[in-house]
Amino acid sequence: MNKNYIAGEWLDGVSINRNINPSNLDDVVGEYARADTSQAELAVDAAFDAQPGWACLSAERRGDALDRIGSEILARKEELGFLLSREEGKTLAEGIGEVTRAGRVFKFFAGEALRLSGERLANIRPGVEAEVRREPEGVVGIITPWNFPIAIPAWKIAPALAYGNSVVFKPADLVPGSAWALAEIIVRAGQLPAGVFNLVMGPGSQVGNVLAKNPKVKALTFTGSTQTGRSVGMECMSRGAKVQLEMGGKNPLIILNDADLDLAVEVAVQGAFYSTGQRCTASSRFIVESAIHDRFVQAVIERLSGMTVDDAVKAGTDIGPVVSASQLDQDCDYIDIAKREGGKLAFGGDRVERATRGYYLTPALIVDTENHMRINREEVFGPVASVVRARDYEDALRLANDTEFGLSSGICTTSLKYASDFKARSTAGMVMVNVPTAGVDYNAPFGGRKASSYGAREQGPFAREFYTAIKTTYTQA
Ligand code: UN1
Repeated sequence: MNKNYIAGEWLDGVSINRNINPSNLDDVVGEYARADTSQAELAVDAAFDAQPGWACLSAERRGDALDRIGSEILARKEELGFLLSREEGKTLAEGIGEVTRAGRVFKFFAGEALRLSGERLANIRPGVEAEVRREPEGVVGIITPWNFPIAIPAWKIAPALAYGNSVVFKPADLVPGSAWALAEIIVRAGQLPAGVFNLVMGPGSQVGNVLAKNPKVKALTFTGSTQTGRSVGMECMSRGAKVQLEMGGKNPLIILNDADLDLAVEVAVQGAFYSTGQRCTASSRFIVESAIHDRFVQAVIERLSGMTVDDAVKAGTDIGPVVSASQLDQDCDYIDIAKREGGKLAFGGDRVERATRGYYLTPALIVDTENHMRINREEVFGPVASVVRARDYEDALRLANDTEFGLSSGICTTSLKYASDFKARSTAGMVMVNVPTAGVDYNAPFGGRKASSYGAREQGPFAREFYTAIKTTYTQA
């Protein structure tokens, strides 16, 4: 059994989590320890005690640790990518791609550790020097979702450590395998002092709860559902902790009449259905201008009919299984809801059987929907996209922004005028022109607006806003 890493030791849990392959329910990926509240408290105490020492080491030393971690992840990307695809269900190419991204993230923050700087301000009072310093926050709690089992942990853990914080990391219960492998690399390749990094696998109701409530956790970063994010956020705010929340999306992709049709289909299919549509950045609403509507729908259907839904690690698979039975039920429920609301299932949405027992669902395209329908208001988190007709660009823009969410949005157009206008007037945190709404670069700020996100941006140099505290000093010599 793979154990938790707490206070510099590998510890048994209080129960065992069997990690099941969603492509093959007879395949147990491994057995992982589940911690309880008291073990989570132990990890927080260890992180609290270790953090000042870690912050005192040189930035170069911290950067070197991250660099070694990044190198090992990259060197083992095939093996780790296989593990990821086996436990989460995205295709092998996507699994390896995600591992590569995780390795690159560690390399990026290895450099960023050395680039942290402050500022000396112009003086107001003669003889008094004002300076802005950035310091670590202290203990950072990290709660991650199942859909990016290594990249999201990487883009939270790497900046936390780079800037001198200690970490208590709680991965999603569904995907302990990648998290454990990552933790093992961090601990061994990073050669971190005991307590600086802690892996605490276990349920949100116990481990997550401790991270939200324990006063020693100074900052908490969460990616997951809107509902859980909000309750975690309220706990943190009530005790004055810093919090960063990345939650749901209902991301629109506008297709204008002047779009390059082949490119638009590719952007739409990649954004909506790759990674089985299980991305908070997935395009779930295609907002299509009237004159191109029928051609676009037809071309998407043709593209989808040529795609293979099968075992994630099998050569030739384009779309892997849905992650779990309950997620599959949710996807199918939303397809039914859309049909009852008046939408028409134009393609897919079938539970299918393959050589192994798994949660297979063909990609679903629902047409003739209206933006007020539940299918266009609520996040499905599966290979399900709907089409809304727009009269013209202004109508499309209005529909795109008419959502409680605001993570990512996209437009396919060859018009500079509409592209520029959309970049300015979209109410999403990330706006894509002729590229999919999902799939982002690790050196750019990541995050949304409205109900999608709360707090500072993740990734790139902007990550320092969350992982450092600002101190202003005034000195009279
Ligand atoms: C991506 O689309 O490349 O949970 C990243 C998610 C996001 C990450 C998406 N936080 O889907």
